[in-house]
Amino acid sequence: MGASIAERVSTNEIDVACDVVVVGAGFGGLYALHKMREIGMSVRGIEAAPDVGGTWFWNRYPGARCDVPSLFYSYSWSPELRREWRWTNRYAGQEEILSYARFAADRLGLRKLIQFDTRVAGATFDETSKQWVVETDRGSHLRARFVIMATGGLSVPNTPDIPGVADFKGSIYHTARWPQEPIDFAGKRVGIIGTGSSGVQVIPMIAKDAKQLVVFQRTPNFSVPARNRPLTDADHRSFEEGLETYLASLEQSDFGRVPPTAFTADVPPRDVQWARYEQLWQEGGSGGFLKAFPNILVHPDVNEVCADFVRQKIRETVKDPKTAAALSPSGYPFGVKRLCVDTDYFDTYNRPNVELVNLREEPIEKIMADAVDTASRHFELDALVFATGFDAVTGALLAVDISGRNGATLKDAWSEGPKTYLGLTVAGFPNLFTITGPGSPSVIGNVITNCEYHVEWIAECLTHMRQHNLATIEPDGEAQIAWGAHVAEVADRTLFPKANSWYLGVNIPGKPRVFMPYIGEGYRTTCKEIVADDYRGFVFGKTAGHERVAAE
Ligand code: NA7
Repeated sequence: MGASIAERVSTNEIDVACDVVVVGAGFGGLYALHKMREIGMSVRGIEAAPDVGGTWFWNRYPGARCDVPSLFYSYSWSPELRREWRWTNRYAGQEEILSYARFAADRLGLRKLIQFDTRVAGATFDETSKQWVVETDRGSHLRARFVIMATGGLSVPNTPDIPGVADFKGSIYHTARWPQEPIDFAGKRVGIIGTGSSGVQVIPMIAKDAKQLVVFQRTPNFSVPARNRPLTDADHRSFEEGLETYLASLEQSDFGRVPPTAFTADVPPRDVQWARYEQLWQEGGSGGFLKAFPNILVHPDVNEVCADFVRQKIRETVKDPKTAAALSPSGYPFGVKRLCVDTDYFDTYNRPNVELVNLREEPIEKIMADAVDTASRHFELDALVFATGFDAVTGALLAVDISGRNGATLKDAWSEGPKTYLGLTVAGFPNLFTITGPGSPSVIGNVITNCEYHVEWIAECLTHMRQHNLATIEPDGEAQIAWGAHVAEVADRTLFPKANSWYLGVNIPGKPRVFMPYIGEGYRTTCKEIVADDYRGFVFGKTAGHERVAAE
């Protein structure tokens, strides 16, 4: 296989031919490049940004920080990288994470495999050759047997079409497309729209500099303190001591949000819960809260106590009762919209230069050259920040014009919501893989280790195909339907569908309401069992004659 389509440059239609094209050079794409090369594939990476890092390249707004502890938000597969890199903070900031991605790319010698500043515009499966033709926005074409879409779950910014936005003459920023040079907000009147994770992180930072900060909030969010701090030698030692257990736990997988015990666990007494939440509040971070009790994301009574607890913390922190009430989430469960993790977020509203505008009471009516008008007030502004999130999970996949068998497009195949097998493959789109695709844990838990597992699964699959002289792999339609039903059924047994979150796609007008991540336990175990059962649910095409045969 490696030799069959050697890297070469031809004169006319195809500029590059290789075994595998990897789209995206974030953590998933970088590891895919490394792993494909390791198993003897010729591989090319295409990346829209001028550098590696993916979402961590673009999301460089002040305060951008990961909510997974940095010692874990790292490649788990490489002892070398681990030895040579030392995280400085409990939760790493964007700059440090981007430096880590750059370090990994350099240390592994991956940059030479990547074409930067280039966006993949389309990918078409050629039935005759059983190869993909990938087209870039520079007009170049690549031919490859396999395409790995490592395009990220949070990479296509959502900018709502608010009337008059094009008329605004001041500076406009989006947290997910922040400029590379620092922005000076000193002396400026700044408006910000959005109070999700990005807003919650950037608001305290802008508030420190701006003359005035007006926060336009549609939905108040649950947020818990990060309590970020520098890591000590003792922290590093303790991580090393627990490393074997951690790596073994990854192998056994099972980082789903909802353990099987969730459905049978008792409702703990209110005071027991309250004490636990207080302890977690002091410790900081979101992970503990989401696992505080097995049924916290399943049982409304347990969940409501936690919601009450956070609301009380908001009331204790925010001095103005009206502002505290407007900041207090209600009407949807705790933790089922992505739980925010903050540094001084609620306290920021005690600053005299910060004002909260509750869009539920006074919606934005229009944006003008130098102001935002709500239903009842006029706010003159010099700068406007959109912290309005992403077209998550499917956005970047559907931004590429992908055509599979018989010219069928991915857009059509997913017109009623994404359909995949294991979040890795799509029926009718042979040899196309989606790293952290919809129907896999994707954006739930630790995205780096989620990416790693998909890359390793693909590497094993391609090795299997080479050993058995198989040309194509794609899921069987029935298996895909069954997997989609299982993903939905798991979600429906929880409180997750009870909030309007980007997990369901509802933040994007017209996007089908489908719960996209897989939140059950045992994802890796299931994937391994399917492989062990001769790739149950997959259909392979043999090399000779390219006829399609079911996996034996
Ligand atoms: P999120 O979590 O999607 O937050 C976006 C915010 O923008 C949220 O508060 C939205 O309110 C608000 N929004 C979106 N559109 C509008 C309009 N039209 N008017 C007013 N407000 C609006 O994105 P983030 O970037 O903060 O975080 C995304 C993920 O990145 C995060 O979960 C981490 O995993 C990292 P809404 O709640 O929809 O009412």
